[in-house]
Amino acid sequence: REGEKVNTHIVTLTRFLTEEQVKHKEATGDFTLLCHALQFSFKSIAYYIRRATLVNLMGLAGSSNSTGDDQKKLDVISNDLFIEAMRSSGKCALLVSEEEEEVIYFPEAKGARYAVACDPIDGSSNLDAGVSVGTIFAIHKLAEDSKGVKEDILKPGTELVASGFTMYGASAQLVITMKGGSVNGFTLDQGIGEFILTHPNMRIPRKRAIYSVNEGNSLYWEDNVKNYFESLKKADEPGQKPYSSRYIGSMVADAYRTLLYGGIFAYPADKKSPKGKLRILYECAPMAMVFENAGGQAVDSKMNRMLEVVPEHIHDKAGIFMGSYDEVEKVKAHHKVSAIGK
Ligand code: P6P
Repeated sequence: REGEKVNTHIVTLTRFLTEEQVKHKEATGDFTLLCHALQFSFKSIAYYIRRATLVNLMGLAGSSNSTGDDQKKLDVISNDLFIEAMRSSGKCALLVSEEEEEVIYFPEAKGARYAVACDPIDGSSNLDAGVSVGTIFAIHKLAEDSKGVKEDILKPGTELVASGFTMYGASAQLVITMKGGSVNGFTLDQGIGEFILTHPNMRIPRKRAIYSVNEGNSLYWEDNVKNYFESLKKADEPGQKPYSSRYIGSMVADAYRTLLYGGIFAYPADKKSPKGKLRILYECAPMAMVFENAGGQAVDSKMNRMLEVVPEHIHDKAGIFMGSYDEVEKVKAHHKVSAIGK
C-alpha cells in the first residue's frame, strides 16, 4: 500500500540457525540439521491443526497415551510426524515423547549426538475448543563416549543445549533458546512457509501482578501454597492492588503470555498430585530454560531451581512455579516464612 514501510530486514529461522552455527567454529552442522527437522515438524503440525476441524481430525483416536489420556487424532498424527522427522534427520539418537511409554531409539542414526524430549501437542484436551495448544521440545547432547542410552536424557535442565516451544494460535509462534543464549521468538508466515524473527532477545518483565494457576485444585494445596496465593489477592498494603488471574489450561499458552506480559505461572504439587502434574523432561525443564534465559526464574514445589532437578524416569513430574524474577522471589520468600512458621 502507498507509504507502507516494507520491512526488508527479514531474518528467517533457517538464516538464524546458520548464523548461530558459524559462531561456533567446531560446529559440525548436526545441531542445525536437527533443528531443521524440528522446524519441519512445527510447520507440518501447524498445517494439520489449522485444517483439523475441516477434515474432522478432532475427536478421539480411540487409543490412550502414557498418562492414560484419551488420545485425540491430532495427538497421534503430531506424534507420528515428530518421530519420523527426528528419525529421518539422522541426527537424533533417541527420543522421549509424552505420547510414548518407552524411549524411542534410532540405531540407524550412526554417530547421532543428540537426544530429544518432546510433548508433540501439549494442552490437546483444549483442541476442540479452539484454544491454543503447542509443541514443547528439549535437546540434550549425548555424553562423549555414549552410544545413546536412556541415561543420556535423564539429566538436569542445566545440561540442555536448547529448548523451546511452538504455540499454534492465531499464527504459529516459535520460541527457542540455546544454552547460555537469548530467547528468540519467530512467527510462521503461512504464505511462504518460513518462521520469521519477530521477537528478538525476549526479556520477561521483572514483575507483574498476574497469577496463573488452576484454583480448582486449591482444596488440595498445601497451606503455604494456599497462603501464598491468598496473599496475592489482598490489598492491605498502601497502593497495593489485588493480582489479576489469568489461566488458559494450556501450558504453552499460559507460558507465552507470562513470558510476554510477566507474572507467575504455577502448577504446584498438591495432595491429589504429590509429585505435581507437569512432566520434567518435556514441560518443566524446557520451559525453565526459556524463562531463565529471558531473565525470569523457575522452581519446583520444594523451591529447588527447576533446571537442577534430575528426573529418575522419563515421565517423572514436578510441581512448578515459573515467571518474572521478582514474582518467583516472592514465592520463595513466602515458602521460607511458612517453613519458619511451622
Ligand atoms: P489442569 C494440559 O493438559 C497440561 O498438560 C498443560 O498444558 C496445562 O498447563 C495443564 O495440563 C492443565 O492442567 O489440571 O489445570 O487442566
